[in-house]
Amino acid sequence: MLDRRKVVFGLSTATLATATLATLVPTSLWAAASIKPDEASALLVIDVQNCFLPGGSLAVKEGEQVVPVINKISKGFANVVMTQDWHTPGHISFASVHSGKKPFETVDLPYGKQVLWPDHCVQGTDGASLSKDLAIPHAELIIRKGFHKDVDSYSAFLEADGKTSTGLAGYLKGRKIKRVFVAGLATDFCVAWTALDARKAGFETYVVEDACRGIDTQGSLAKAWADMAKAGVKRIQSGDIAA
Ligand code: VGL
Ligand code: ZN
Repeated sequence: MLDRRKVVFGLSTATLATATLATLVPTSLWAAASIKPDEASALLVIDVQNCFLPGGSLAVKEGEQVVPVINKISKGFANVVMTQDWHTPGHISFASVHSGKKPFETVDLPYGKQVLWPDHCVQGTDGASLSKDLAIPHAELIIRKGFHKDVDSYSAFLEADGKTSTGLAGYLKGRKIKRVFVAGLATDFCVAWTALDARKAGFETYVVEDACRGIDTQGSLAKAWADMAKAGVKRIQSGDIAA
């Protein structure tokens, strides 16, 4: 027979211990491994390509640091999709094709404001290759984007005209994916635009902050996090994900 008083006592002790721990343990530790990717979850590894890594033409500060973090969390995912920025030579997003313009300046294009970049991720070049240090042999799909010469595509879902689909939402829905976890480069461009479009397409969306690095030009990083928070994107750390 259970002694009712003992059960009640035991419970309240546990509750007290929980409350005490919650005040003493930093949130990052307390929340450790609380999210377990399931069959309906996919990891989206965005643009971990040589051009965005040290020595690349559009190197993202500390970009290489995302690689071991992404390799580690990828082990917990049955479904992994990677993306590759994949521009034509002379792509409209390159400053070099706009006379008098320099990288990181902007131009107005028919689909909106476009930040101009150094030439990067040209189709078939070494700079466009995925990092050789990625170790995710179980990734199931590599989606290329930005291959229309006159339209950029930060997002893995929709090109910058806001309407041309890459097919990724259809693919994920066809595979019964409900949740996406976004990691890679760069936080404030391709990661953020992908996460925002994932929300618009109806996916529960997480961005794994320490598995991303940003470019941060003209306040872009703070704006990206604000836009993502407003859209209901959940900001987590790699340690929050169960391996
Ligand atoms: C990216 C700028 C230009 C990115 C791609 O991967 O975030 N940023 N093209
Ligand atoms: Zn690009």
